[in-house]
Amino acid sequence: MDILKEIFAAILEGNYHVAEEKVRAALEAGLNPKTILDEGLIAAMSEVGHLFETGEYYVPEMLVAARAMQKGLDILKPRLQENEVHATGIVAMGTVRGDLHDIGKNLVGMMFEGAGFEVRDLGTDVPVERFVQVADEVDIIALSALLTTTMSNMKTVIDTLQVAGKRDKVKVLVGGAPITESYAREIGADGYAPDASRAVSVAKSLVGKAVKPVQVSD
Ligand code: B1M
Repeated sequence: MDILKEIFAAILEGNYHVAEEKVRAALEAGLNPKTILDEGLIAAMSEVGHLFETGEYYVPEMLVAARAMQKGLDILKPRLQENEVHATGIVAMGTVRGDLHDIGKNLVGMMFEGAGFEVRDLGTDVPVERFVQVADEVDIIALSALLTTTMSNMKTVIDTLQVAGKRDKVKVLVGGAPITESYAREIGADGYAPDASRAVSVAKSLVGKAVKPVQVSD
């Protein structure tokens, strides 16, 4: 089987041992790291996203696939940096102040990496000021909230960006179980996604590399 197809299949199956082994083998065989990234890792994660959207994959399948992709990406990263492969965009992401839930955030982050974004993970319980601090360095600020008591901190981030004169410099994407599209619109976010797969399509739209429309429109 073609080695790229083997990488693709290993990620779909969530088999990270095989994913690692095949990415190494592809590099040793002299394949271009960007080809391995695009036609192996990113193509597989895009298929995982599709399978999730059509109800064939659930969160556990998506998590193991994302882990396999991440392991392959770890091997590829130094070679991508040597070859100066540019990221799709830079995303700073974190769970908002007061919120310690990070499973969904991590999954969204892995899907972003799978789609070629550079991800700066700010962690959980992130102070508003930290998001404002990184606004000049990234394309997207991605906010996750799992609690109805913390979701209002997304608005605080957006308002504080506005006061700091940085609102126009960065796109804000929001998500998490209690968040809805209308809430995202109400607080002035640029995009909303209900799950990790759609977060990738929306993020691509926000950096102008999309095929699908953003979820929050005017
Ligand atoms: Co908490 N918890 N929890 N919890 N917890 C919930 C969220 C809750 C719904 C449970 C319940 O009561 N049924 C409830 C919230 C109720 C509410 O606000 N209305 C709740 C509560 C109350 C609490 C505590 C307050 C409990 C207590 O101490 N009394 C406490 C709060 C701590 C804090 O944050 N300050 C607490 C603590 C915890 C644990 C630490 C024990 C643990 C978190 C561990 C961790 O994350 N490392 C935990 C867990 C595991 C859950 C549940 C069971 C599972 C959450 C999860 O990981 N889901 C949850 C109940 C539930 O959801 N069934 C619950 C899987 C994950 C893949 O989904 O995070 O939704 P999710 O992410 C999805 C989408 O939402 C979306 O994509 C992801 C993948 O598709 N998404 C984005 C997420 N972020 C996105 C960002 C985007 C786009 C999409 O763009 C930027």
